[in-house]
Amino acid sequence: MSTGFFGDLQPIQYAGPSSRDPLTYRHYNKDEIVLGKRMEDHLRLAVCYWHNFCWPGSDPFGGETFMRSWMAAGGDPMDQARLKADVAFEMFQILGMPFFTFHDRDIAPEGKTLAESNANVNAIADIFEKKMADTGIGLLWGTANMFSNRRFMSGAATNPDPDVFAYAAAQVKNAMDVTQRLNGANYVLWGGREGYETLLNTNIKQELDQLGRFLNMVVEYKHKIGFKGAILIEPKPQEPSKHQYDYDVATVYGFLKAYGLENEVKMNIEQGHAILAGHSFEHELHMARSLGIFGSVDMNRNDYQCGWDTDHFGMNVPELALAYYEILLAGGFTSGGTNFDAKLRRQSLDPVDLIQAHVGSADAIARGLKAAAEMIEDGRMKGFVDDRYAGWQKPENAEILKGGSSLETLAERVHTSDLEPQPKSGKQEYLESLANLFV
Ligand code: XUL
Ligand code: CO
Repeated sequence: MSTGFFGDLQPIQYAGPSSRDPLTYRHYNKDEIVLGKRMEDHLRLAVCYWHNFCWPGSDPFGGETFMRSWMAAGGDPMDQARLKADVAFEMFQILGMPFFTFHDRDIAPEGKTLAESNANVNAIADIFEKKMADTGIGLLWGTANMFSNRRFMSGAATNPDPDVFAYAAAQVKNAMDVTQRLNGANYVLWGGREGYETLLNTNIKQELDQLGRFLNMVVEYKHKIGFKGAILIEPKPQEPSKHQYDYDVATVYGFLKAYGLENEVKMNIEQGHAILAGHSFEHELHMARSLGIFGSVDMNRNDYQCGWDTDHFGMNVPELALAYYEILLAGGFTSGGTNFDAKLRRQSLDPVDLIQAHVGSADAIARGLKAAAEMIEDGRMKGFVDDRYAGWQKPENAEILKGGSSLETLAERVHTSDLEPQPKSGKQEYLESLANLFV
């Protein structure tokens, strides 16, 4: 039986690029073949639980604006969680998207003890199991919320109190068990409070060692239970911490190397977090593919005038085209996908706004993917880059990088022929114009 929350809204249809109805898919055509693969399998779109069904529209200056019935004060929290699950699956089906994502605390209320909290999570997971079997909707990833409760105010794995570390381990164990049971394609760790507020009370070496050991235990447990998905870290430079240890892709790579995890953990890269770190989304994606740790993306967009993580829905096709170009160059998604880590503006009160936001953004993403595929098929953008480095393919130059050279041998090469390298154009405007041909 329908909850009635979405009124008589019917599943969103693909109507083609000529459609003038913003509540149709104009580009997101799940069966369309792009570079030999169905669009749905390229993008692996996922709807997140937290922004859609848990956030009430509050900001630091004001409270709830959405007044969702499953958040009403005084209601039974488990009844509310069950209603929320019903509404969530109605929304996934209206959108026709193949995946969802959640934190343990999004789906069920916290109990008096961890055992009670786990029982609540597991009871809602029972409901999910049935709904997933009925609808074919899958779990892109699960995660544990270890940043909202006050026990985590000084960190979870990086807390100075070993009891909090133990509590966090116990909570992650259950979240991984639930993710495994629901056949999750990945497990994500985003450490919002794994950082510091002031160096005056902080021992960074101690905290990094704790975080390194914690992540190793997560990987050990993954192998123990036979979880097939990837373990993903989601970098973010700050907010809520003043400084977060998982600052950006390059920083996390150094951390993974230091703790022997570079072959075990991949990146979940978020557009808004890249901007907070002073990078572009493409930079983070390119860095991850270069280091061999590209995994998945959290799709959103920050407001460039704000200094915080605004989690807008991504609607900018030229930006998305360059992002999916990087994703295609990375070989595309394997276990990962495109998770909408995006929320409505707090004035967008209507249930249909939730639908419109996802439809509009999915369509911009699909348009971006098609543009990126054309960039690949055209070949000139990548061809230019390949040519630019082609000198390194010559045996005598390839040898340099293999270690077969020294400052002395290279000095001899220069001096014997009075070598004077000739600069070549980097052709930035040509490449930018070329990229614009496809968007
Ligand atoms: C926070 C953020 C999280 C993670 C999951 O900025 O992006 O929602 O995606 O914990
Ligand atoms: Co995110």
